[in-house]
Amino acid sequence: MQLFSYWRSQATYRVRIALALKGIEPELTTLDLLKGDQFADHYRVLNPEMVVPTLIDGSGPPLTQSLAILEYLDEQYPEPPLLPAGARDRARVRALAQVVAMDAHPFVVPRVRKYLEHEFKLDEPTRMKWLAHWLETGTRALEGMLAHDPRTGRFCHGDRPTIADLCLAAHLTSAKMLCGAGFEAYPTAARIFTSCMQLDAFAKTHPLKQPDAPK
Ligand SMILES: N[C@@H](CCC(=O)N[C@@H](CS)C(=O)NCC(=O)O)C(=O)O
Repeated sequence: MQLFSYWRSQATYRVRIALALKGIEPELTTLDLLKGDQFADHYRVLNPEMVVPTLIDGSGPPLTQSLAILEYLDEQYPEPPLLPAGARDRARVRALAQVVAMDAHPFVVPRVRKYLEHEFKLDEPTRMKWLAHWLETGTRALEGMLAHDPRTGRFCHGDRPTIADLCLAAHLTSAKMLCGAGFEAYPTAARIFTSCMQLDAFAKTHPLKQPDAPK
């Protein structure tokens, strides 16, 4: 498998964790999103949205959108499962994942930050305020959904990691790296983050362990 990746990409980190949990070691091709590698013609053919991740599995067409990739991997490589068995349980796990991937993450991607800078001339501190606001809004929502729900266990849903944990871990990693956020106000999310980071699959795929991460 070939994974197009950027060290700091939250969406790609989700996929790196899933691959590691499933025991798959992808060949990484790194793109520098800040330099604009994602806009190169050869990459646009693979991913017309010009974002990472893109996953190539064998000779099939490229796979895009991290949540779609996570579900694809879970269907093709079912062990260990990343979704629970029951319909209601799956709905909860997907809802937790979507709070991060669909409602928080889109506000903090490089193209949005660049648009705020170039189109609206927002300075660095104002852009950081924007980032911190949307990252914290996502964390607060996760905490609210996790804290008093008896289905929350060592991980977001029971005692094994699901796609919700992949999203939570990548989200909190970004919040920490981008804005130095602390999670004292979000004890359940913080506890689950610690459980995730105790697993090799989460730790060894961390952004700072990537070959393109700054030394
Ligand atoms: N919803 C997409 C988001 C993909 C995305 O926006 N990725 C970011 C990195 S985390 C990116 O490539 N951004 C490039 C840009 O904004 O120019 C997914 O989950 O795969």
